[in-house]
Amino acid sequence: MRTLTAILALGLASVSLAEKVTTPLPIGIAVAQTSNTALLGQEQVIGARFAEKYINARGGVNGTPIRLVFQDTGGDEAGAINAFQNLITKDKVVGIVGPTLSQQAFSADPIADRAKVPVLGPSNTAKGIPQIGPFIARVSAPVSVVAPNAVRTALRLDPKIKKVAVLYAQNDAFSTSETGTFQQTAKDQGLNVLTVQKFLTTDSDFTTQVTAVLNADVDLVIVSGLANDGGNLVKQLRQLGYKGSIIGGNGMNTSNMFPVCQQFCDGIIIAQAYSPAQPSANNQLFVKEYSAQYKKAPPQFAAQAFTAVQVYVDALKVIDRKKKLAEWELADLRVELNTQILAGKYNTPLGVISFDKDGEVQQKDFYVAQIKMKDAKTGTFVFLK
Ligand code: 1QQ
Repeated sequence: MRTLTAILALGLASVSLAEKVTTPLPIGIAVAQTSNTALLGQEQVIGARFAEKYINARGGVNGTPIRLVFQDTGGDEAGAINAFQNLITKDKVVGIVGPTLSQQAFSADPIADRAKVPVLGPSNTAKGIPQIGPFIARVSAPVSVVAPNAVRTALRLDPKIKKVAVLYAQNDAFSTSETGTFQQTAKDQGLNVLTVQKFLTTDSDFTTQVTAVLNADVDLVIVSGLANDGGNLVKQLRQLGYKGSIIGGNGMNTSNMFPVCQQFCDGIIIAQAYSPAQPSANNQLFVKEYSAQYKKAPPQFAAQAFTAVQVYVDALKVIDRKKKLAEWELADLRVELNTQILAGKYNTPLGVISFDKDGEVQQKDFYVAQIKMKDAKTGTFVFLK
């Protein structure tokens, strides 16, 4: 009987033994550090690391430093789920930045949502991400807002464009979402979509698709894929003789694609949710320090990852002023943090942003850039007026 009482007491103790928040404050970063998706995730790692240093040099959260905990998601759903679970239960983070792909977010985000852990998507742009649940928000504007800008700019650069081919990766949630926007925009602009071609993100031979494009004799090709497959597709298009304009989507929005399509990357038009020229004082300081460290201007994925970390920190500062973070229980802080994220306004490198009730980012400024290759390896994104 005595042992039974002891066991019962122990059990009760462990149930009520609530966990406090640890310091430095752990924020989880679950992005792709391996696989082809690391072509995109690498810039997010850099942006997040830079945010940690930049923010801690300015006192962290009202004097308490932050600590980023990285869990590699790889490029698939299982990797993202595993990374999220580790961050939630083992690393006990206050919130998560990630994952890299919408395809991963649709599997991993529900796990955080059920555990009541806030998620800020740094690069998930497919339709429906913030609607996954109340704990899911994103700093990455959706394809419906970003992608049409590329089509409008392509038409401004070449008003004679009439005939279009659209290609997309059918096994990727972002690509299928983005192609929907591209196809609708093309119709809205009075263009003729003469062929729609599908491929897989794992494909490396695009002869079938390129042949269909050449047969359709179009003057604009719009590709929704990821950096490796998208880059190879563009390369093969050019090698087989396509001479017209090319729009690439957000999955091709990285200079890490340059080694894939090499000089054939030249001329690709890509819409941007970030520009280093964004004039706010916050962005200009970010650009100055980032450029000093990395010898190049911050790319979109780095700026968005930085922004996601900053949003956590700004929201934590507000909470800490009301009740010191060290006094919070972790589970309660996660819930309060989610509420505060959605309530706040943030002065970020993307400009002033906030969130709607679903967690969709509210952002004002968007841009379009064009890839300019200097040689087979080096090139830049030139922002268009
Ligand atoms: C998404 C994206 C990615 C291609 C960006 C890295 O926009 O999956 O939603």
